[in-house]
This record gives sequence, structure tokens and C-alpha cells, in this order.
Amino acid sequence: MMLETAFDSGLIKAYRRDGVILLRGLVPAEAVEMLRRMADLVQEVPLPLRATNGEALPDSYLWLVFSEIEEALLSLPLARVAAALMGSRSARLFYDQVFVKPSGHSMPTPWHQDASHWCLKGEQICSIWLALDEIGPMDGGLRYLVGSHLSGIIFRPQSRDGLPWPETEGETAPDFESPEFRASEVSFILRPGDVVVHHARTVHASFSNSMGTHARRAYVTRWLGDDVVYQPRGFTMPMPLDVKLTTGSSLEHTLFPKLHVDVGSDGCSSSH
Ligand SMILES: O=C(O)CCC(=O)C(=O)O
Repeated sequence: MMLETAFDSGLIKAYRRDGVILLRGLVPAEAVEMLRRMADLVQEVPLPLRATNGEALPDSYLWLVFSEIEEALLSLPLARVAAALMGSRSARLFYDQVFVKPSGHSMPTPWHQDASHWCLKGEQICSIWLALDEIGPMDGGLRYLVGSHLSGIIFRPQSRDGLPWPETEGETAPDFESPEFRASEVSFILRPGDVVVHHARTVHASFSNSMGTHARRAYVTRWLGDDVVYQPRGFTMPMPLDVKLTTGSSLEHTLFPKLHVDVGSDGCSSSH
């Protein structure tokens, strides 16, 4: 895909309406290859990072550890695409993460919203989920409920047994497997380099990797726009540094670098 396409107003409208959009071939093969190596590496030797509460962060904040990934984030169009779709002047990296479902034996990921796991408030929050393998419904593909971000509701995160996490806020999630919700379900057949961008309130899940032919690897970046502030939600968000955020403050900190800023009304922009 040409980068310009990401700024196409039809795509932006579709993202805002549906809360999820597929962009084919956004990431070139060399970057996909490098990210595959990193995804494999962290399966063998999980990242040494720990959150300030002691929780292990085995597969998040890769960019802090691997300079190849930090460099790729500076050159790939991810931040620009995120800013354009969110309608934000800037795009700040919240964190990055790999998701690997090994061949044949992994569990489905339950329905959830990212927003319910994050201590954030704002409309301009999205994830860019990059396929590192051929991925479809039989090999761990994602499932999205189109338009589910529009209700504005944040549902409490749930564990696999359906019970809400203790001390979390929000409405109890309904049965997203019921026909009422499944009617709006979409999933995609992805090739390496394709990305799916979803809004933080878009309800999503993923299939198990039942095919048994290959591991399902994905590299995900989380992006924050201008309107996002820190908003505690009854639990502490695991972060590798004590960034001392106060309620209502922007996430101005080196842990959350701004990787794209529009510098003028003439369409000039800088990504760094
Ligand atoms: O990759 C998966 O299976 C789940 C990913 C997910 O929930 C996310 O990126 O928000």
C-alpha cells in the first residue's frame, strides 16, 4: 500500500465509523523479517523488564530493549498512520508488544476492549496490529465487533472464566458470543506486512491457532493522540518505569515518545 492511501478521507471515515480498518502491505518485508526474529527471540528468552509493581513484562516495551525496533519505529509509517486515522496532530507511542500463538495448541483470546485495561481517557487511542505471518480464522486471526467503539461504554476486563477483574471499573460485559453481537463480527485474512488498526473501545477477540501449520506472530503498537490523559481506573497499569503520572495529565515522558507531529496547517509533518 502507498502511504498516501492511509490519509485517504474514505479510509479515515471508515475507521471512525467501524472502529477497525485493514491496511494491506503497510510494512515492508525486511521490517517484517526483523520483527519475526524479535518475536521468536522473546519466546526463547523473555524480556527482562519488570513493572514497578514487580509484574513481569515478558513481551511488551520491546523498543526499549532492541535498537532495531526503536529504529524501525522511527522509519515505518505507523505513527503517521495512527495520527491520521485518530484525527490527531501527534501520535505518541504508548507501548509495543508481541503476540505469539504457537502452532496448534493455543487458546482463543476472549472478547475485550483495550480501553478497559488502560488508565487512560480520550478518544484518540488506537492499536496497530501487524501480521508477521499469513493469518486467518483458522490460525489465530482477530475478530472485531464493527462499530462497538461508538457506544462509549467501557466494559470491565474479564478473566477467561468470564469473571470481572477485581477492583476494576465499568459495566459488566455482555455475552459477545450471542447472535446479537456476532451479527457485526468481522475478521480478516492477513498477509505478512498487513495491519489492522482498531480503536481502544472496539471489542475484539482472537481465534485459537488450530491449524497446526505455523506459529501466529503479530507485533502491535499502541498509539495516543492529543486528547489523551492519564485516568486511573481502580488498578495500576504495569509500566517498567515509575513515571509518576497525575490524573488528567498528558503522558509527557520519555517512556511515551511522540513519534509524529504535524507541524503546520500546510500539511507539513515531521516523524522522528
Ligand atoms: O493477538 C491477539 O490474539 C490479541 C491481541 C489483542 O487483543 C490486541 O492487540 O489488543
